[in-house]
Amino acid sequence: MENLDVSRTLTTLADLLEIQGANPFRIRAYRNAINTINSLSRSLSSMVEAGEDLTEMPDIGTSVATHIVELIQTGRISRLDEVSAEIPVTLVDLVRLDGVGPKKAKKLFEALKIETVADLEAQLDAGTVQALAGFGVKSAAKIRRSIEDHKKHTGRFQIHEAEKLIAGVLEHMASAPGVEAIDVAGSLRRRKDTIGDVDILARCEGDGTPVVDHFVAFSGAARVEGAGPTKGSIVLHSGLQVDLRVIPSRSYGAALQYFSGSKEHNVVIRTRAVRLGLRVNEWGVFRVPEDADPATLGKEDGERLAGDTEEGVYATLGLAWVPPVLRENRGEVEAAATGAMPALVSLEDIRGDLQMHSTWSDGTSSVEEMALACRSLGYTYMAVTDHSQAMAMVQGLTPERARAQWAEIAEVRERVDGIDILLSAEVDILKDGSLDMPDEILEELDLVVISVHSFMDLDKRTMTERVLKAMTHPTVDILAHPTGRRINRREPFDMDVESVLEAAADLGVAVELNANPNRLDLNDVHVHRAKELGVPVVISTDAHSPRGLLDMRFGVDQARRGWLEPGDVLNAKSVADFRIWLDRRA
Ligand code: DGT
Ligand code: CA
Ligand code: CA
Ligand code: ZN
Repeated sequence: MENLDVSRTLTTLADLLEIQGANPFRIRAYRNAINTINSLSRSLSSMVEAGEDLTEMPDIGTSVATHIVELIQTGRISRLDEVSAEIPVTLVDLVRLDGVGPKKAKKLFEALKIETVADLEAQLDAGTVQALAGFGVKSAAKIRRSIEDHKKHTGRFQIHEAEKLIAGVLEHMASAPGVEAIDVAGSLRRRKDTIGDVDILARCEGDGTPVVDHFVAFSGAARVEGAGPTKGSIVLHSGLQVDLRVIPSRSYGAALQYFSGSKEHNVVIRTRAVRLGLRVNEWGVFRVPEDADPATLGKEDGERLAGDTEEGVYATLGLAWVPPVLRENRGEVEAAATGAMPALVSLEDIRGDLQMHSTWSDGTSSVEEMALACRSLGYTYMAVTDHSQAMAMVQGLTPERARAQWAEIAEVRERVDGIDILLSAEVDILKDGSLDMPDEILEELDLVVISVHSFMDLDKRTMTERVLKAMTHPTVDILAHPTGRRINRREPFDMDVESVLEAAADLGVAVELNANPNRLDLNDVHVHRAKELGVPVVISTDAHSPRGLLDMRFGVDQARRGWLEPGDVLNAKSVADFRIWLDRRA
């Protein structure tokens, strides 16, 4: 079982206890323990297996430790079973809605028997919620808006969560009987920013039943959704569903192609096959006699032309192999047919990281620690981009503190060689589009990164004008996390991205693809548009610790989904070429 499964289960318990009206100190203790678990670098399962005392970790008390051990050993927490016998588990979805909270959730349940978000929506429609004391029309409207947001997010996992959660399943499947290979397919293989469910394939000849049996016996499975001779489906404690298909070698490539999707890509592939007089399905590529009756045609009838490898499937259709990240029906099939497939950027191409925070603002590590970490990743340049003073709650840099930071950076440059440390800052774009640093500071910075962190609910025109105005400042180099989205938490703000990208092209400003898996902002589609307009894209981690620097790969995956090649990525330049770009206005 993964740490994330443990923390999600404890969160459910804490939410339910809070609805029940438990002692706030107990609830706080749970939340603190959950924070500890979320920042843990070791696996709780292995600690429990080794018999370690979990209470030696910060904020883990005896009762939480007992719950964790029980969950890992048995897959259940009896306390959670008790509590959920009294109040429906689905109420936790209500609590997480903006404008509801534990007290209101309890009231909605007791007064109106509302158990789910769908119930709540129905009763809002009927007007019964508005009539309840303590609710009213205004709060009902707020709740309705957050239900809309909730619907957009519900059920999808962020890529880094899905990746962590599936690791244990893959490890478990490594010892499945008769299995020669396991591969991840679906949206996770395409490296989408969010994942509905995870699809995995097992290569195995003969009866798949023992493989499926092994799969559904995974100790981290909260429930089994289905099990048959060729497929099985489980749901992990986190709510993530995992689908397994067992496939023989002769069809493995075709199945991998089919189940990697996307559906839209597959439709184009199938149509192309039909035009060539062929049939593609998850079993292979077949030439079917023209007079065959489709109604009686078996899955593997006809002359088999391909199926054991993915390359073979594409080649039979006259196509180059298509990297999974591109399989979204955005022109990739045409590119594969005409030899115009892009040579996508890869993690090895990245030479520097141009957004990170140190202890000068909200980072956990010193400039020197960040520099050493960047150097050990093989980077030759980096920018320390602490916040500016508008971010007072994280001690954003005042002009005086900026100068003090430069003095420290000068010292670090003396001590750490082999990497260029640029003077920089993540300067807030204020409400009126001006920048949160005086010109004399901006002019001395090597790299000016700007971004919006406040007044994010402006209307589209005002927000667009605000950002455009900020970009015209002649010192600006990079517009960071341009749309402000927080995946599954906050929608992108209302802004005309097209106008912003066009302005970036005109002004010589680069745009960021923030690699933090909570952001991935700009997204793949916008990044593709930036490429078309000739706007350089910077893939930066926005790291707040050395570990955060490792998020670079998530940014690179999204850049690849946006068709970026090394030449499109500013921080794939050598340090010399990057310096030339910095001097572009000189
Ligand atoms: P997700 O799970 O929502 O993040 O997205 P996917 O792409 O993983 O979708 P999923 O899990 O429903 O199905 C996995 C792949 O299987 C999908 O990408 C393509 C293939 N597939 C599933 N159903 C269909 C279908 O009805 N038609 C076609 N052409 N392909 C399908
Ligand atoms: Ca899927
Ligand atoms: Ca699926
Ligand atoms: Zn920021």
